Amino acid sequence: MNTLHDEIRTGVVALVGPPNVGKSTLLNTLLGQKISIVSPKAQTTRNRIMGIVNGDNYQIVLLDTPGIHQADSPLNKEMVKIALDSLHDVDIIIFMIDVTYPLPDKLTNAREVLKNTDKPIILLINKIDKVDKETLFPILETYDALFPFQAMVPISALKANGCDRLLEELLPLLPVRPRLYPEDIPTDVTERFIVGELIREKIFHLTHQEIPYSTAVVIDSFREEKERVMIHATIQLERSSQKGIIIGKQGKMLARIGREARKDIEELLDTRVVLKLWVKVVKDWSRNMRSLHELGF
Ligand SMILES: Nc1nc2c(ncn2[C@@H]2O[C@H](COP(=O)(O)OP(=O)(O)OP(=O)(O)O)[C@@H](O)[C@H]2O)c(=O)[nH]1
Ligand SMILES: [Mg+2]
Repeated sequence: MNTLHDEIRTGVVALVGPPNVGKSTLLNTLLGQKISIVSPKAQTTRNRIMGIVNGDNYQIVLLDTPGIHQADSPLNKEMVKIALDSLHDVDIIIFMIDVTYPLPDKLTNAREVLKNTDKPIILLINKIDKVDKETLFPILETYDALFPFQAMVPISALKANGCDRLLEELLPLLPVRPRLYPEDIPTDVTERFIVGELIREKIFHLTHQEIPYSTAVVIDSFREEKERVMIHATIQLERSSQKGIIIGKQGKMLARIGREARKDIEELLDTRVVLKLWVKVVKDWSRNMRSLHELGF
């Protein structure tokens, strides 16, 4: 067992790429704990979320980021800015793509993002569980010819396949120095933040079209009581017509969001949780800088 002062492979790694490729899934897999929400829809992650992955001889401070995309609305522009800003002050960049949507626009996008950095870049080709080996090989060759990646690693973040290879490539590139964080701190985000995200995740899973993108969650109160935590949260929407969808017939949708979120929150906090949800309309909040600031952007 080494101490905080021992010199080991330690560094900050940005995890960037297009939306929906599996960045947050990988963060959770490497951490062995769910701190970043995941959904089958693009643009799920809106913030930079740090996961601190500790091994006996290494510490990887991994930054999950929003997907980089052509952004038009103020919220989306903020998200892309958060992702691009995370490329500064890191030791290594991991650029992740989805093997089922490999070429060519994603790569043009990648080059655009990566051309201004002198940091080592590892290309992660994710979701290899969805294709056979014959598909993978030409993709590797194409990427190899197009960009001087430090390494290219095929993985399945979902099945934790290829993670050892990733560590083999990544660790020698990290500086040797003492750990940056104590070993018992898994993340820099608060439990309160993750609770809001878990509620948002259920909305991403249970609703469609523009609803997930018009939704923000605000935690109004978070109170630890004897043997339970009492949480009040508000689901913020952009238009009053969206209220009916989130609430559902006889309140069924809201009840389901609450039920599914509470299950995950109880697992996160390892205690009984009482979750009360409210719904409120803040007109066009995703297009309004003041509302975005209020949400912490
Ligand atoms: N089959 C398969 N699916 C995966 C894998 N990794 C992630 N997924 C799925 O891909 C979808 C997107 O995953 P996320 O982790 O939310 O992707 P992301 O890159 O963080 O997305 P944004 O936050 O929107 O940028 C989810 O449905 C995941 O379950 C994988 O290795 N294999
Ligand atoms: Mg994500």
